[in-house]
Amino acid sequence: MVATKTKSNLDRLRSFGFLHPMFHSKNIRKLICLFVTICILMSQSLANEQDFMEEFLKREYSLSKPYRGLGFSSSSQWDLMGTAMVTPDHVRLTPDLQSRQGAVWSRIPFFLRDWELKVHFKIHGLGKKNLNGDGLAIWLTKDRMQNGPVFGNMNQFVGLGIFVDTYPNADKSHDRAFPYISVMLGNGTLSYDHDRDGRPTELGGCTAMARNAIYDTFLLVRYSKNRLVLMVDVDGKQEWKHCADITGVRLPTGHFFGASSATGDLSDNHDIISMKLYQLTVEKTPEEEEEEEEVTIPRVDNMEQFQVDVQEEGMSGVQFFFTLVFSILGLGVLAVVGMILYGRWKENRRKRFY
Ligand SMILES: *[C@@H]1O[C@H](CO)[C@@H](O)[C@H](O)[C@H]1NC(C)=O
Ligand SMILES: [Ca+2]
Repeated sequence: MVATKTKSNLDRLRSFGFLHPMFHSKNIRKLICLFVTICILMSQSLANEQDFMEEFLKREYSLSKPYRGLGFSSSSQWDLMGTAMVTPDHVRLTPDLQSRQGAVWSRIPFFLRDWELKVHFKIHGLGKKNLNGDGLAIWLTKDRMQNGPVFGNMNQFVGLGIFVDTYPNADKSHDRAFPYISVMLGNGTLSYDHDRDGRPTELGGCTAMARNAIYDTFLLVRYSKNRLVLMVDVDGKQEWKHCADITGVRLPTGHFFGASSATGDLSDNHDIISMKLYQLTVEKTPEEEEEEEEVTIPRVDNMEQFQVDVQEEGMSGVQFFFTLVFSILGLGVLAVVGMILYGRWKENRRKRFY
């Protein structure tokens, strides 16, 4: 039914083409060219709007199947630590057993400025809800291969930590549901407070039902133009949900990616299936380039966060004001010129009458 309809439409179009000079093959080619050009221009402007022109997977910073030689081959870009072990399907940081610590660390220091990290992970175990622990962490830090109390990594770390905390240590007031994912920037003196689930140092976060999930669970970290965005996909909808969005984040370069996990009295399997690092191609204004000063200690322009927003709005307000003023001035000049011309024309007419 549909097929015949389109066919008759096509026939009509073809006969119309014979009748109408606009639809001669040359013109059609021109029209197609025009259409394609418009499409390209439109898609380009759309891409510009999104700011991120392209994404490139960087294999040297990525961990994905097959994990050939991971941890023992000298050509591998990753090291294993503690209880971490590789299976064909995942890198298991800890098994579902008490008091284990495991980690996987990139060997190559990281120097890209605009990037996106997609982590495919799986946390599962036999423990009942809130009788499991402790979670896992994703790192981009100055030091690597350290043992410690922060999900199996050292405390007073320097760099970025993202925690998938599956056990509520703090007062159990149930004001937030766990697993809870949070972001922290360590500067070497700040301490992650495990007993309070890191709340004093938390820059942002969200609840994500990522344990014993029947769907694949992902988190995404995007860092670009001093902005750190954290998103999660844990309910099988294949869409990213916003988790945290922090502006004014200054990360040093030369740090290392890693993932670590620890179990205590309570446990879970903590698996990393992949960590994929994409380089983002971002257009920047010279001011934005200038904004990106090199830092050696990570920090957040915390207090200025709101001021930055206000300033941006203020700028557009100022622009609007000037546009208005110049429009009025322009209209005024036009009016004056018009009046002069009108006066001359009137005078000429008067002269002609005499
Ligand atoms: C780290 O941050 C804290 C809190 O902002 C600050 O008090 C401390 O001086 C910082 N340490 C370094 C080494 O910058
Ligand atoms: Ca906790």
